[in-house]
Amino acid sequence: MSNAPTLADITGQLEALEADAAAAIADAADAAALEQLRIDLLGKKGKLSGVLGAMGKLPGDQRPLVGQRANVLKAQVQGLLQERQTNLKQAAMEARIASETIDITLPASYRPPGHRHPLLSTTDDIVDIFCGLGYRVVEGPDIETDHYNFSALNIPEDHPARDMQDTFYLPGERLLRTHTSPVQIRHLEANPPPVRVIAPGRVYRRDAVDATHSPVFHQVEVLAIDEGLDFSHLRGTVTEFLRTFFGDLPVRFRASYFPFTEPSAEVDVQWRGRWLEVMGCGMVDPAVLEGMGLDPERWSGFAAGLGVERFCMVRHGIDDIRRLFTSDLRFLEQF
Ligand code: 2NM
Repeated sequence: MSNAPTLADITGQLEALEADAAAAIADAADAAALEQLRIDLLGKKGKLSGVLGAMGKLPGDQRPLVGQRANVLKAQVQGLLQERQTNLKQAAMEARIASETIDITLPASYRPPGHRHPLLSTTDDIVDIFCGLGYRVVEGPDIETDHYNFSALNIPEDHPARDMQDTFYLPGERLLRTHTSPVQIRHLEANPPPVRVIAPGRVYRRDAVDATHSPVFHQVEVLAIDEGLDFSHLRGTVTEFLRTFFGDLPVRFRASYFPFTEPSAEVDVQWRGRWLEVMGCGMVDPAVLEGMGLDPERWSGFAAGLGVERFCMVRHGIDDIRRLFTSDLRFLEQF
């Protein structure tokens, strides 16, 4: 009998439990620790159940007092658990926000913008205009044979262009192409007319370097072969091209001579009040067509050729071709 707990004992235990619980909840480090505490305190085998187990031994009139006290304690502990959980979540969010801070006042990492070389953008603009007129781009080797670079183009054995002084000859009967016409000859060999092609590319001539000459430069050559083509088609095509490229300006054709065209012409544009020669052209010589196995009575065509450097220099007002080859960014960044 003397061992039976009194009302005072149980009330004391409940008070101690409340104090311990408050301290433990305040110390809980995370959500998992908090859940473990809830089980230890309020669960079926928890401390509150342990204390209440002794309640049955109290006189009947005292039990409701203990029950009430236990309910208050339970509500309080639940409230503390809830509050601590809210605080832990908020602290975790604040830590995350602090760790993920971006300093938007830092300078951005610098990347130079970069752009196409003016020779490349000039080539692209020329190519785009002819593509709009129905031409296809064709390409071929820089290293050529005498046949494709000269003979097939009706350039005679004694023509000065064939001289060692003018052309880069390589070992083994090879040479560096002096124009992109051989690309068109190769294309015609493999593709029967009608044909409309342009051949952009690098070409090589043994020129001394000065403000207007470079041993390496770039050409675009144009070729149309069909039935019934005459000089009016050549004139219309070249004029349309030049007016699209330079803007609406006067264009004139002057009689000239090329071994591979007959008749031939040089073409000038009136640019800022001055006549400038910008390209050559002509009706493909019947001897060139015959060399390709084409009947000149049935097929005719026109061809034209231009230097990309010249177009680029006229367009941008550049006075020295060497500017285009020295890769000086202070110069190139202007375009
Ligand atoms: C030019 C001027 C005139 C030309 C001729 C040919 C070919 F392949 F049909 F024979 N291609 N390009 C030609 C004609 C090129 O450049 C000033």
